[in-house]
Amino acid sequence: MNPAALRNEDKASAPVLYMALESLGHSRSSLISPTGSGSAATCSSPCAMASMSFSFRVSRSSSRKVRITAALLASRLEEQLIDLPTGEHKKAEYLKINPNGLVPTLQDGDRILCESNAIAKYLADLNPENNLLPREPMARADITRWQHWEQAPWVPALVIVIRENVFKPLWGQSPDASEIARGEGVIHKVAPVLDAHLKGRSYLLGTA
Ligand SMILES: N[C@@H](CCC(=O)N[C@@H](CS)C(=O)NCC(=O)O)C(=O)O
Repeated sequence: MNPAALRNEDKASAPVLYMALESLGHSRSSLISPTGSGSAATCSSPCAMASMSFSFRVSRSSSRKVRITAALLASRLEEQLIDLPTGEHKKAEYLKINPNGLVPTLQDGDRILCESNAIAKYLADLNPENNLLPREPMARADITRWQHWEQAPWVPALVIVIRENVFKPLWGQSPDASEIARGEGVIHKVAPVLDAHLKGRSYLLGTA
C-alpha cells in the first residue's frame, strides 16, 4: 500500500475501500478488475456485475457485503487490495488506518471508517434518495439488529468450522476433528434463530 494513499486529499475522488486480497496462486496484477481500470474499480451496477466473479475470488464476506452495497447504490469506490496471505493487514502502515488489523476499511477523504456494517450503512446514508435503508426508525433498527446478530453470535459460530475446513488446509495444516465438532455444536445452537425467523419468508427483512 502506498502511504500517500493514507493522505487522500482529493475530496472529489471516490472513497477508497481497503479490502482483502487472499486468492492463492494469482498475482496481484492478474486480479485487478476486468474493467481494466487498475486497482480502481467503479461500482456502477454494470461494472459491478462484470466484476462479481473477481469479487468472489478476492473478497471475503466482510468486504463483499460492502462491495455489494456499493453496487446496489451505484456508488463509486476505488479499491485497494490488501494482501492477507502476506500479512499486509498486520503491518504498521495498514494498522494506522485499521488498528484491528482487519479488512475492510473505508477512507473517504481524510476520514476513515472500519467495520463492514458501519461502512455499508455510511454508503447508504450518503445516498438518501435510495431506498436501501428505510427511513422508519424501527425498520432501520431491525436492520441494525440483524447486523449485530451477524457479527455475534453468527460469524463467530461459523468461523470455528471455516478455520478448520478452509483455512487450515490452505495453510498446510490438518483440520482438528474435535474443533469441527465443537464448531458444529455452536452452529446448531445459533442457527435455529435464523431458521425460525426465515420460516414463511424469503428474506430476513423486506420482500426483495
Ligand atoms: N467485524 C469486522 C470483521 C472483519 C474481518 O474479520 N475481516 C476478515 C476478512 S472477512 C479479516 O480481515 N481477516 C484477517 C485476519 O483475521 O487476520 C467487519 O465486519 O469489518
